[in-house]
Amino acid sequence: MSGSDQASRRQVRVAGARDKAPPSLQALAAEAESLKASDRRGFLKGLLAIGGAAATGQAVAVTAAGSLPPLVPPWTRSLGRGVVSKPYGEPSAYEKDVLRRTVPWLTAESISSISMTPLQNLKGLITPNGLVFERYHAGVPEIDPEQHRLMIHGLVERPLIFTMQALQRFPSVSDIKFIECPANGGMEWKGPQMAGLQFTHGMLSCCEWTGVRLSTLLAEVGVKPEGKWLLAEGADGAAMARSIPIEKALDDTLVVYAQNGEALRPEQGYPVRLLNPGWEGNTSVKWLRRIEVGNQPWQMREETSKYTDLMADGRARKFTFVQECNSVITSPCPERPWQEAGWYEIEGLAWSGRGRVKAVDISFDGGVSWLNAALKGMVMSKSLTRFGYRFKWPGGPLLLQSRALDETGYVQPTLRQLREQRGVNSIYHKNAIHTWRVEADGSVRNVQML
Ligand SMILES: Nc1nc2c(c(=O)[nH]1)N[C@H]1C(S)=C(S)[C@@H](COP(=O)(O)O)O[C@H]1N2
Ligand SMILES: [Mo]
Repeated sequence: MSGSDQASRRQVRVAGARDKAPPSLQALAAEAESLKASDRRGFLKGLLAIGGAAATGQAVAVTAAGSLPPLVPPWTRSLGRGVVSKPYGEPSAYEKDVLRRTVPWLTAESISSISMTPLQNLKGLITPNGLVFERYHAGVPEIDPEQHRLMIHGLVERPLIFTMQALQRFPSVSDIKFIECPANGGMEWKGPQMAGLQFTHGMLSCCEWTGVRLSTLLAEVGVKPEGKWLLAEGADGAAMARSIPIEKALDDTLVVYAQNGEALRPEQGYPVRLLNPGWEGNTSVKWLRRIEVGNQPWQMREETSKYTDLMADGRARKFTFVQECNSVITSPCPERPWQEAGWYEIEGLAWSGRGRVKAVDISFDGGVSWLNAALKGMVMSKSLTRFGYRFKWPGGPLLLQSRALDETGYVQPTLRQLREQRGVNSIYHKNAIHTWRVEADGSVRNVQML
């Protein structure tokens, strides 16, 4: 970073900021000057250049608005809203564009459709409950928890029916896990089609889920030795059902009733859903009402017709449960372009259905050369992981890519590698390295590279 200091200093001078800036800015500038060649230095100077521009070029607008330093804004000179004026809180009115969005042409009906999470707006790892992508096959049922039960039967010693209160008497566990619909990115097998990150990768969320281990409930009913598969069925109009091997059920499957500290949202399966960490979202059956223990898979519609992968030779793969390692750059992205040349932090998300993300590489030249990104914050198994890379954009076009590696040694494939294995007739499980083209003006386009 030290080589950039010269350039930053020039930038500040060109902007003419330091001479005309108010005293507080000059003090900041002196402070920045005293931070000898530290990493923060370049960033601070970048900020000064922006502040300086505002204090000079845009001075008229600042005075007219009457709210920017050094003036005291109107809301500091008056009183605000009192407590419980909104008993259930909501985001600032200025965040009104941070919304789930759908692609209207994707499905004929909104009751069997999908909305996407605005990944471009999110920070950290947790998806706020109101922004978790929604996917359902027959709309959201309104379920009274008093009227809802979970039945576990089949090849068990003691078939049982659990009330929602009974479920909450078992020891609870809370785990941060991602859920990804395997159709995420599925519109792009043949070419780039979607305009932004929300639509290329937004069938993805990460919450802290709270519930009971399925293994705890299975111990309660006593699975017979012949019991090798489970059928999990939802109470929605689709009665959506999936077969789950007993090994997964005994490993880390949860029966969850809460997300991010509060009861599940109706969209997410209120009052209770299954959660199969790291597996295709479709197996995390919502509005869970029945688990049957059997000795083989049931071959349901969602595992024979849908959620299978049509290969190049015309045959279809079935039961491809795991969401393989994947990653995407979330800033910049088409919805979050860059402005002028200078310092930015490239950020993104990586995840693997097999465990922890081990490393993420960044490429600026479409995969010719790679640099190590930093993993930021918590790195947890089958959770989203955030990565960052501090970068001084010189201006000019880039082909930005990220490539994730998980703890099992699996490396996110190129699109060419994925197509060689899978052809282009699939919908699901497209986890290829993604490319954003940064244009000379800082705008970002969704492109594809093989
Ligand atoms: N009962 C039921 N469970 C369901 C579905 C459904 O339509 N009905 N959709 C599945 C699909 S395809 C996905 S990707 C996930 C999405 O979970 P979310 O809506 O909480 O994001 O739920 C799954 N569970
Ligand atoms: Mo899905």
